[in-house]
Amino acid sequence: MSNWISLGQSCVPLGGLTLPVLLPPIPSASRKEMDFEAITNYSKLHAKPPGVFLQYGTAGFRTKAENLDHTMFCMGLLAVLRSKQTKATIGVMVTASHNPEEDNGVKLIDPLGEMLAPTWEDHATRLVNAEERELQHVLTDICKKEDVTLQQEAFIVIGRDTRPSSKKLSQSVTDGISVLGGQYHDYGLVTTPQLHYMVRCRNTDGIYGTATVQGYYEKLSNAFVELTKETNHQSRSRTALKIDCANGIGALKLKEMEPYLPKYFVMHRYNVGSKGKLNHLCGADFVKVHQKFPVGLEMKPGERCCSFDGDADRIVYFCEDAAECLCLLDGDKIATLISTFLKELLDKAGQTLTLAVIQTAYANGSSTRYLKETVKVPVHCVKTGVKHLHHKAQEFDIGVYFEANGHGTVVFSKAAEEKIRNQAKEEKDPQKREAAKMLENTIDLINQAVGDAISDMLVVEAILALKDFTIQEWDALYVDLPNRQLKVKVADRRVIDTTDAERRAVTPPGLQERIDRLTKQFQLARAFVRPSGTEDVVRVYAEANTQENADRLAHEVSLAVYHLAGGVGEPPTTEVR
Ligand code: G16
Repeated sequence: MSNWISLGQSCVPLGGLTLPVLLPPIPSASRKEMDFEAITNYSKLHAKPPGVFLQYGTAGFRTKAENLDHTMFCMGLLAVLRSKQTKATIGVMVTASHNPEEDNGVKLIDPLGEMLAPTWEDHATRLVNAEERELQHVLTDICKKEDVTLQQEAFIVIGRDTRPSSKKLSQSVTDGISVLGGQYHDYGLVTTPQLHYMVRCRNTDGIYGTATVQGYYEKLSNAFVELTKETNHQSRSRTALKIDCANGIGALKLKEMEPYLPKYFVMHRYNVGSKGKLNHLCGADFVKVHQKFPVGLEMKPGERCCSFDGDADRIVYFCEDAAECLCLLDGDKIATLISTFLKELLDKAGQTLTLAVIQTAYANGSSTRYLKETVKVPVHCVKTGVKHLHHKAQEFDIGVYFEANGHGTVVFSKAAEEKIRNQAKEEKDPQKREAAKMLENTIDLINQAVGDAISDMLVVEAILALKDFTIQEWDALYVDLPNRQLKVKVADRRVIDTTDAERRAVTPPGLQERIDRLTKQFQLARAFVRPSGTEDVVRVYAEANTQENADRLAHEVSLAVYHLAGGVGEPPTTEVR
């Protein structure tokens, strides 16, 4: 690893925790072996809450912030071991993304900015749930199983969202890092995708970009300017974009980025955190799940709007239609726009690269049909969680992956990227060269490490400008099937096990048969249930030919979950909104 940064203000041996009087400073030179006495002593300061079991879920650990101090400390320890094993910088992001403000969470970021490898997720779960007396054994066992060389240096980058609890929790992470002799750089307040970007930059010797927020803004804004330079700046798709920032970190980062963007890119930010709670009645998850406008955003029919979530890794677009109803352009519509654009450019450039779209069970049936039958791209369905989509997307030269909730990006294989960059330089045919250059700029505009609301927004805005598309024209590409998402509280959501990319429930017995019977009663209907990996609920999804039918089916399926999977509290009511 050649990109160690020097120890500066933000890279100190101990992460700002007020040191207890009785404990000696954390030893900084414990690289050869683990200092179990120090680990035990510091672990006591970050005591495990009794009776709490946590699982590394869809995107790391998530629960009430008050129960996470110990988890953060353990993730600091684990990040050091992962860094030593991979000989690379590892990221630790403190965020609970779309969850309510009182929750928090943490996830580790692997060397190329991707989600943590599944075997390490298991280590994380084991470590966090180990009692103090078991810590030594679990840490030693992980080192043995993963062949961790303790002499190896470890370097970690940390970031956090704007939740009131995030700062203190990130200090618990730094304590874990320091007690194992790791070094770190704390980026402070960043979006989750910005931290993923930093990790990738650092582990590619800066080839991917410069590992600073300025480097991020410059890379994206330069690519955006290049990609849109031939467009008509007065065009109807160039009206101001209204952005609901979910009262989260996106508000701060968009403000920082504004000076880097061209003057013709006009954005108005709403729900910037000055009043209102994070993700409360606003943000991408609220708009998508409730199919409602966010509060705090003034809009007129036809205006182009979008919502970020709390850590700016998801985005959905929307506008108000002539009947003053919400017209939602979710992750499926974004995937359709991007894959159509890429396919057209590949055709123009004469490139024969494989292109596929990856979705989950939540993808609207209409989007899948449109992609297969009209865009004519292969579509694959995988389990929820960007880690699953990302992994599948890497099987193709170009993999476009989006969850319907607005979380997604595009990944290009190394070979595809090289081909495109070479063609942009060497192609003799001017039209093909132009198409290759546009593909090259698109590559630079996309955050390939992970779904990124800011980057995705710029990609969408560039495509709309290039096609001179209004949001209504984009929306008209296909009509979504009416759908509904609900949550059901059960005593233990692990009683639900699924198969076939979560489209069928294997347990509890009888549940899938009940869902099948219910689905048959409606036209164009589909429904599934799955345990959430970020909230303590079971999620229910239903779609059908009308909104009324989708709502009825979702409600009936919720009741089936409640009765067959150990529902707690009152049974779900028919009030779905
Ligand atoms: C995270 C994951 C997404 C997933 C979402 C909901 O998003 O990164 O891939 O779709 O959780 O997951 P679940 O239905 O299992 O709760 P975010 O934006 O909260 O990080």
